[in-house]
Amino acid sequence: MRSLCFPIRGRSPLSRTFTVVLLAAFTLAACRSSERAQQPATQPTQRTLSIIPRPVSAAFTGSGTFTVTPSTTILVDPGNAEAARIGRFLAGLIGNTVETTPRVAEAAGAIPAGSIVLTMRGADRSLGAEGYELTVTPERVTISAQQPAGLFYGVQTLRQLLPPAVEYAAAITPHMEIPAVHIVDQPRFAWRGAMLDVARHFFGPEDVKAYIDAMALYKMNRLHLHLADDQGWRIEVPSWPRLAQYGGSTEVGGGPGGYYTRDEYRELNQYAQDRFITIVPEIDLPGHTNAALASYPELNCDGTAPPLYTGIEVGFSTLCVDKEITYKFVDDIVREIGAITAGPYFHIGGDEVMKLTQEQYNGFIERAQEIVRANGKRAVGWDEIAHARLLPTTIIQHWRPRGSLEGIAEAVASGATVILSPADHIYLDMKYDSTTALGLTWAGYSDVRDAYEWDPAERLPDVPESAIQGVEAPLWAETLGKLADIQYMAFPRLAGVAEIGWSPAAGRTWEEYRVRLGAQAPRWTAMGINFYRAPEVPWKE
Ligand code: TNX
Repeated sequence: MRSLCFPIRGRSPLSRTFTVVLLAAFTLAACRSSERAQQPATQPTQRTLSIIPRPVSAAFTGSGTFTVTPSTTILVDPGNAEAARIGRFLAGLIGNTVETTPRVAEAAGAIPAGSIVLTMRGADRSLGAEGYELTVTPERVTISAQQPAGLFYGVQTLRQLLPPAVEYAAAITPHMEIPAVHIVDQPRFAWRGAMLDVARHFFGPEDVKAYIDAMALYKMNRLHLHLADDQGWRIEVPSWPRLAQYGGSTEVGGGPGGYYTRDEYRELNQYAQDRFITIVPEIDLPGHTNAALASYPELNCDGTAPPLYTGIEVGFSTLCVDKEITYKFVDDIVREIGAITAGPYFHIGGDEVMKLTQEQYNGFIERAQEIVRANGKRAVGWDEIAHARLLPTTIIQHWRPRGSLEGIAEAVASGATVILSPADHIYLDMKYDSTTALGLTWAGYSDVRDAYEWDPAERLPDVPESAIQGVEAPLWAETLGKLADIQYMAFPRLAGVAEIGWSPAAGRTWEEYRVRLGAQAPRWTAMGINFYRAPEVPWKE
């Protein structure tokens, strides 16, 4: 499909009044007339605006451009340390050396031409906690927001208006043109998440940071870490040291496994927070616990520790829910992991327990939920927990394909809220098609269109949009052993999940989206992301 092509001539009256609100089709191309072809070689002959997630409203405001050079200054409100930090993030993106990195300074008096301004003064209240307004004119760039998160998201949009070369760590891009635009934007949902399974295969902090970096580009704000499963326990817990030391010593296929030290986990939390991403730690309970049961015999009903497990079956393990020590164990891990977790959530798993009666299961979930509350956190659990009596603060993570939705509407009626992770659309470990070497197929194939073309408001009968926190794309790692594997399954589908979570449903269409998606390729290449070149997407070289 061709992108829409708007002729914008240098000095015509049309260009001065030219404003296109991008509702039906967001991808715009400003096609240069032949006279413009004589301009400096740094200017492309055709510019396309391809922002993901699609902003609420965006308009071209003429044919002008703002030029970013090493002498561009980034100005922030005096005394606003967060704005200055976000300014340095932008400066680091633009420049690679002392000579090419813009200066970040406090605004004093009149704003000189050639500045990029980040301000929380006078921003429209309706922008809310995460919204922003971005105005680019030939004289300056202004991002205004009510809160730092909005400034950060405005910077991510600006980043997507800059050439992909800014993503290279070693590139020098002395003159970059940004088209004159006006964008007003804010998210549809509060929860725009991704989940990484670091239990089936362990991924070290640097891999997690690379995933966080890609999430930030698309304004995602929750990273759920699946920190314990049958095949491995991935976080140090001081009062139960064998969990990590022994329980973390292997992975699917028998590799060396690994775990995060407390300092590494703290640092990951900081790294994510700096990018407005909240880490949601999950310790899957009471099933998916073989690594813990192997580490501590007393957690087993018969007092005997099973061997470590390196296969990929599910459903065979459970904590001994009738023993009191089980609840001391849960309390210790929630307290000790919760204490070094920056965000308010603690995910207790709750999925695929086949060894307990419904009554035993419900009793366990209700006690675990209470332990989470007593430790000052908010419980999240997979959709099976909806059978138990839930607190209004508890969040249900819907994952099972259509047909098994029992209990969710009832739980919502009594106050619980929902995250949507439908396996038939956004399980990023599902193969794209029959030729995909990695991944699983139990929920069916999920091509890029399947992952994009659904609306959260229509997924669950009797669950109003107001009870939906948002969306989250899980990436299970039974078949994924390295960062390149993770990226191959996540990209391009994760970008679509980010858009479903952020952008209004009205006007979202596959035909229009696939063009914007195709335009991400050079940026992903520059970021070192190993993505799948799905044939249904017109990839830009
Ligand atoms: C189901 S999703 C699981 C995981 C597997 C995944 C593989 C969920 C709550 N449980 O244990 O890794 O399928 O796609």
